Amino acid sequence: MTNALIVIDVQNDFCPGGALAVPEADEIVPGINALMEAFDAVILTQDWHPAGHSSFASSHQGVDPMSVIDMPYGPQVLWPDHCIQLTDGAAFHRDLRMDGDLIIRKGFNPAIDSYSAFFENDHVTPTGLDGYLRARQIKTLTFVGLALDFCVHYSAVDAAKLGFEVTVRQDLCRAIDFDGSLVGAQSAMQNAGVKLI
Ligand code: VGL
Ligand code: ZN
Repeated sequence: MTNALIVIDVQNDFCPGGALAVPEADEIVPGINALMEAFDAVILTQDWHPAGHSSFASSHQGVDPMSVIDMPYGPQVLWPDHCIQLTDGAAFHRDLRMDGDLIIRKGFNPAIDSYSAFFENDHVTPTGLDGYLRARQIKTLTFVGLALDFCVHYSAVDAAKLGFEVTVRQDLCRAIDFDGSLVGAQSAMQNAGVKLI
């Protein structure tokens, strides 16, 4: 059985000092690097927004970061500006091993956010990752990275729905944990059949 490690969004803006810093995010980098050895394939994802992206609070009138608005595709948290294409904030953590097989960028459509590595937040527009994994006959996925309660969560749930055998290594993830998002994410992943370890 062919397995892949999927490393979600280990980028400067999600690390301490970044625009959308996740507490202790940098602590997971050495463990992720070491874990890469154990997999047939290593795939990195990169949150990759154009300036003025619709998921940024700054793109809307009179709303604060971390408030929620209704978008045509459903509710959307409005974030501080982060991971803008070609900026240092969008770059991978400097210590992250970069010898993986594929980098999948997401969130580049100005009108739709993309938490999941598989689909944009409309839950129908594919990123291409599913096709790539099937073409390589990869059936088993392990997720690590940032943030556990957003991009790791939605990626793992989509992967399980697509029929992959999915594990999330929570010790190699860190969460934003805002407004109950972490416990909500853990129960959603469990209900989807994701193995949480
Ligand atoms: C993420 C919020 C906005 C993540 C990305 O990687 O979890 N969260 N963009
Ligand atoms: Zn983002």
